[in-house]
Amino acid sequence: MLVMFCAGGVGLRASALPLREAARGSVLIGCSAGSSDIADPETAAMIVREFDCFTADNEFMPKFMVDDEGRYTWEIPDRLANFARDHGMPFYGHMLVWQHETRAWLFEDKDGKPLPREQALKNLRDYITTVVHHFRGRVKAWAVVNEALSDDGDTYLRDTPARRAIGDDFIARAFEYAHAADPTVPLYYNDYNIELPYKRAKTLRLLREVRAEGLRVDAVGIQGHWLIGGPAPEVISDAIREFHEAGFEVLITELDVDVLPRTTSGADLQSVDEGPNPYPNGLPDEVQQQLAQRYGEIFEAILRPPGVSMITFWGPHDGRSWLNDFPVRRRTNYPLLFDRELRPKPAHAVVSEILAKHRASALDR
Ligand code: 9MR
Repeated sequence: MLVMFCAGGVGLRASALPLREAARGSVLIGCSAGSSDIADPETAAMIVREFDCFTADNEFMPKFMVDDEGRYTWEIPDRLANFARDHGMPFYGHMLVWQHETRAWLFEDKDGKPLPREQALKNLRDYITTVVHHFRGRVKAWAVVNEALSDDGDTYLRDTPARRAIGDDFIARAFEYAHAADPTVPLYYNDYNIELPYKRAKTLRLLREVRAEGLRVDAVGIQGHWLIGGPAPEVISDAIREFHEAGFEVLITELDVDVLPRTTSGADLQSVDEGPNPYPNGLPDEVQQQLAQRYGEIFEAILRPPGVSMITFWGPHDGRSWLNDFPVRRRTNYPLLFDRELRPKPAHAVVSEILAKHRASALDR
């Protein structure tokens, strides 16, 4: 189903170009969404009008690709990949290996104990090979491994079922199998808080260890689940610069800005918080303006150094944001550029203008 739209769509202020038009190829600008979003004509039209790349937020993970008996179910993942293809939008494969939204049998026996290494390696290779083969030609790049690094100070890797069954080299083996399945597709590592120096260093170690085995890893995905109050713009720019100078393309893969009070940063789904729900009936203007200003400084920070090829917002609009339930359940959050009625918020015009300015300066170089 092709979605038609006009540039001056409903709700757009005449001054603010759709994000994809403002960027026009200087950097891919996308959003994540699910099958329910692309099935809704208004949401689909907004996605196609505003964005020129696409990521499945949930339904491209093992839990949605294969069942508990190892049978593959392609209907919904195909629908998402074909939506992107039919609208000429590069589609990012999110993702192959993560400790959430997966199938236990990949790495554990029926008692939840780690499988023998060889069996777990076979399951990992069979899964990655089957999925990468099925989507060959429809995926712009694969997030091979997501969130393998520990948040705890000096601890390197997170304790996960894949690591318990295979060992620390499950990461390298996943990149090896993805490349063997499709040598043409770019591969990246994806994680949150890796702009922060302590986790940035771990990420560089991981990326270099994979490359040291002669394996392909093209890029790093900085998720970008950020707050009104941080991280500082220079932390973002420094991280992009350091990854770029180390020889890795940089993707901002899951950008949103939490406007609600919280005590934790990042995206560790196990960290649940308590906190107030201060704006159940709408965002006050002064917070709306803070959000616009914060997105402005974030986009200036992202685009200041070379190296970023894609920026994806984590969700099409506020009503579909995971932050309505994380880290505190059942709150009303406002982290994106479009409100629950798909109208652009003040932050949209700020980002559109910065994208247009960045494109113009890129053309002048
Ligand atoms: O936004 C996603 C939410 O709808 C899912 O319930 C959750 C668990 O699958 O994952 C959310 O997205 C995560 C992404 O896939 C990886 N980085 C962290 C994101 C937030 O948890």
